[in-house]
Amino acid sequence: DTTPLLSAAPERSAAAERAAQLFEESFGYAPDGVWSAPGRVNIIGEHVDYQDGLCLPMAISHRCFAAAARTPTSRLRLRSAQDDLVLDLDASALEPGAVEGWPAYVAGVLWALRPFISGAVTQGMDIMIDGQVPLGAGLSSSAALECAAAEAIEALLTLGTTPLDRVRAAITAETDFAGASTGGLDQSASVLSREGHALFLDCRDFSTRAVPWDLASQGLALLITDTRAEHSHVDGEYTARRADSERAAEALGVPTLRDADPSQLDELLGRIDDEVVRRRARHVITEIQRVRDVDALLASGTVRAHVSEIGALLNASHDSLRGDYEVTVPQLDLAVDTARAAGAHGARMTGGGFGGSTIALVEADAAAQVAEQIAAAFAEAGFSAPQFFLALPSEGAGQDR
Ligand code: GAF
Repeated sequence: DTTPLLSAAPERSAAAERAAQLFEESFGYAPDGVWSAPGRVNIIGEHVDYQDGLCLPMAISHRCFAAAARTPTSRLRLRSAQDDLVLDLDASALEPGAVEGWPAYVAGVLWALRPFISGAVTQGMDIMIDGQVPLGAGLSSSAALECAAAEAIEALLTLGTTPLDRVRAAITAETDFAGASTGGLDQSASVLSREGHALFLDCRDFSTRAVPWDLASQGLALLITDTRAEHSHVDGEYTARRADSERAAEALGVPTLRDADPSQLDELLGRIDDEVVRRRARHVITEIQRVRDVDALLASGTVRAHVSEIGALLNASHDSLRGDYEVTVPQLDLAVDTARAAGAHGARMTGGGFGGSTIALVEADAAAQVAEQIAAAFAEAGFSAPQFFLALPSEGAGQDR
C-alpha cells in the first residue's frame, strides 16, 4: 500500500486553474475570475461562539473555489464539480425557502448582500463551485462555500463590503436563507484567518487578532483526524445545546455566559437548579477561560515553549465537551484517547461534534506514527477508516486569479 497516511490538500494555484477550466467547459466561456475560501479547525473555544465567547480557530489548506462571471442577463446560474444539482433562477426571485441543497449557501449570500446592492438584485451571474474541503468532516465546507461565494460576488458587483460584512452575510445566508444554525466561528475563520497564524476571535463583536501559530518551524504539527463517523441528529442536538446555554444564562441573570465571571464558578453553578443546564454552563464558562489561558501563553512565548500547558488545555477542552456538553461520539473519543496514549501533547474534538474531526498537537516527526495508531484503533473497534491531514495555518478568503 503506497497511499500516504497523511493526505495533502490540492495545491492552491493548480486548484484555481482547474476551477476556471471547469467553468469554461460547463458554461462555454472563460470566467471573470476565481475566488476561494478555506475550511477551518478550531484550536480551542468550542461551543462558545453563540454565547458571545472567545475562540481560536485557524484556516486549513483545503479550500472551496468559485469561478464566476457577470452575465448580461438576470439569471443566477450555479453549478458544482461535486454535485449534479444545478440552479438557474431569476436573481430577483431570491427568497428564503426558494433554493434547496448546496446552492442555497451560494444564493443565500447574494440574498444576504442585498443591503449593499442599490435596489433589488437584478444582475445575473454564472458560478462554478469546486469544493475541496472534505464534506461532512466538520471542517466547515459550508462556510468555505459561503465565503468563496461572498468574495466572488463582492468582486463581480464591486459592492464595497468589508471582510467583516462578508462574514456577516455568510452567517445570514446560513441562518436565514439555508435555515441552518451557526454561531459565526466558521465564517469568521474562513474569511479573516492569516497564513501562519491562528485567529483570536471575540464573538461579542467579531473583532479579531492574528496569533502566531507556526508549528512547522518549531518541529510541531497539528494532526487532523476525520473520523468519518456518520453525523447523526447534529442539527437537533446543536439547537438543544444552544437552548441549554441560553437557559443557563437566564438562570444566572446575565445576557450571555460570556458575562459570567469564571473566578466565581462554584457560586454561579450553585445558582442553577437543573443538573444538565449546570453542566452546560460549566463547559461554556470554563472553555472561554481556556481560550484566555492559551492566548496568554502564546503572548508570552512560542507554542514550543508552552507545549505541555497548551496540550493540557486542549485535553481539558475535550473532556469538558465529552462530560459536560455531551457532543462527542465514540469515534471522537477513541481518536483523542489514542492520540494521547501515542504521545500527543494534547488532543480534542474540533467543530460542532456528533461526528467530524479531532485535532492532536504532536511532534512533527511523530505525526505519521500517531495517525497509524489511530487507524489501528479504529480498525480494531470496527469503525470506518479515518482520514488524516495536517492543519497548516492558511490564508483566509481571497481572489486566486
Ligand atoms: C459549528 C457551528 F457552526 C459553529 O458556529 C460553532 O458553534 C461550532 O459548531 C462549535 O464551536 O461548527
